[in-house]
Amino acid sequence: MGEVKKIKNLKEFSTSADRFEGANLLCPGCAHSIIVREVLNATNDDLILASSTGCLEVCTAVYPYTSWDASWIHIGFENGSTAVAGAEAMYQALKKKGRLKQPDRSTKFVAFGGDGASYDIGFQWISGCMERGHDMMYIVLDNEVYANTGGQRSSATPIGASATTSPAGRKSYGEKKNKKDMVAIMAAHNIPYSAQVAPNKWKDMVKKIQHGLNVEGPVFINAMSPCTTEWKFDPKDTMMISDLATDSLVFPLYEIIDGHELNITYRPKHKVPVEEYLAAQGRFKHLFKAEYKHMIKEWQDRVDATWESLQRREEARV
Ligand SMILES: Cc1ncc(C[n+]2csc(CCOP(=O)(O)OP(=O)(O)O)c2C)c(N)n1
Ligand code: SF4
Ligand SMILES: [Mg+2]
Repeated sequence: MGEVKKIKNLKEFSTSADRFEGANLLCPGCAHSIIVREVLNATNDDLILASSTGCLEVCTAVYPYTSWDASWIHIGFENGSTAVAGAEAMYQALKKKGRLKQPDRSTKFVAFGGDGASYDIGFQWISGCMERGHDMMYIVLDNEVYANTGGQRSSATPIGASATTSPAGRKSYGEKKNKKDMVAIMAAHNIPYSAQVAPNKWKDMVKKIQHGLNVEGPVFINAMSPCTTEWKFDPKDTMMISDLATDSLVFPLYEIIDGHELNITYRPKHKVPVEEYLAAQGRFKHLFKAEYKHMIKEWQDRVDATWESLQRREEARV
């Protein structure tokens, strides 16, 4: 990561002016609101924001109320990316024509979308934004499920998780496919910056957001967002689950610069077995039955292999 602005300490960070209010209808313990606050508090720039349909949008903009104290657009499920890209294109055109007053602060363009909106339904729209080179940031709130419509699986749902359209039972261990590697796909657009972040590692998140907002061109961020309702854990445990995810390396934290230069940004001092991450969530509880127990070892092997591959890519910088 290059030069970043000074990071506020925790007290400054948690008391700085809100552009996203605590008054919203998200479930207690929902990580979406934690991530949005961390992102918005990372910058003093003017922001043009968009959200795709999903829990974040539905729970923060119930007419006539809003939780957003910033310019915020909602269009549809699939096109939060292009809404913000259109605003960015207009901004650049007006600037070129000299029709914008010189602002005191720079203006940045940020779109939020769930994994359903991003990995699946808005996929081609995001790809277009990345490929056209808009000066914008796209952030996935990745809770690995279509939470707002009742917990259907998406292509971000990990293997073995029980979701309403891939339920675990006597004949099935739940989701059959591995999670799509969205960061790799977006990095393959050769964009200047892509990264994975998690709400428990807030300093890492702030650095990445600040860096991403400072580079010119498209930026893609995948944010792990534990969902108390669909992952089935107690609302007080959101940060504990996040810690298990990052410390077991189920959710490794890294960045990719210019599509190829990979840096790992967090190495746990004490690696936690993947089993502990799985055991803490109801969506995986069937994996501990005799007939599916082999899945736990397979999970660990897969996580180890991904970690080795990330380390090799960091060393090789290819
Ligand atoms: C084109 C279209 N298809 C489906 C829907 C219904 N819909 C609204 S929110 C949602 C689920 C959102 O899932 P995700 O993007 O993962 O966000 P989350 O709610 O999990 O944060 C769906 C299927 C819609 N609004 N528009
Ligand atoms: S269902 Fe999940 S993502 Fe939606 S508001 Fe509740 S905790 Fe958040
Ligand atoms: Mg989701």
